[in-house]
Amino acid sequence: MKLIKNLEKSEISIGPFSKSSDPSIIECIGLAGFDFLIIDLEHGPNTIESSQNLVRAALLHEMTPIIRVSENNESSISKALDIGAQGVQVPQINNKQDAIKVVRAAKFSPLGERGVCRYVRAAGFSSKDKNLYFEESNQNTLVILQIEGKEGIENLDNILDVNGIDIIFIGPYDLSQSLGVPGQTNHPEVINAMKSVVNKAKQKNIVVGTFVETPEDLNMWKDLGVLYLSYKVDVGIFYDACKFTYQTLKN
Ligand code: 3PY
Ligand code: MG
Repeated sequence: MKLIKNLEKSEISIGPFSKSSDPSIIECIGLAGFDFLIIDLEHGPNTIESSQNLVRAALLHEMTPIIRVSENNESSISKALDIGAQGVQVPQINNKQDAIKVVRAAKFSPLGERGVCRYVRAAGFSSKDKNLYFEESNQNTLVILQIEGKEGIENLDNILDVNGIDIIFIGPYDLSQSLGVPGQTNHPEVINAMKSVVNKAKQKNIVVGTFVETPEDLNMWKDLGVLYLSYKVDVGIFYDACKFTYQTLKN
């Protein structure tokens, strides 16, 4: 799995969020070389049903499919993993209990209590050996927690002590709102809070990720050791390309 391989080598990975429901668009993103894709079920029109073909399209070009679920609940997490997502990203983690809940829902026993069903895509619709399915799923499923509020930042030390977290992802937009400067993702208070998360997570050897919208911001976080870099959203990248093309042709 490309994302895990990159993380093992401490190499950065770059991928957009996806709010498109079209597998062809996902294939283009993979063909362009992106490392991972975050299929967004928190914002935008996608459903678990539309996401299954998006997962397939991502895997065709070795792009790691992650699903951002709409909320921290067992059923959303197990459905995302059942359709074959190789990681779940869960918004609004505010305390240790929230983090424990995610790990429990994302991992089979003995690491957690993920609901068991073998008749799903992740288990090859029952074609996969049972024991191998449990073992490989536990090994290869990434648990990604979003810290994006004051409360999550205050409780970060306790959150980071929970076993089974692979990546702490900072959501700059929700964080800026929680800090009273909505949308100002480059406000010094937001940047300082983000840097404190980066430092604490790195001290505990937990990979950090965040969302960026410019190459400059990507480089800034990369230089601070952030390895999971989500760059824009597929529809936004497509809009940029359309605008650039039209303006080039018109002028
Ligand atoms: C946020 O910024 O709040 C996110 O969730 C990612 O863009
Ligand atoms: Mg958010």
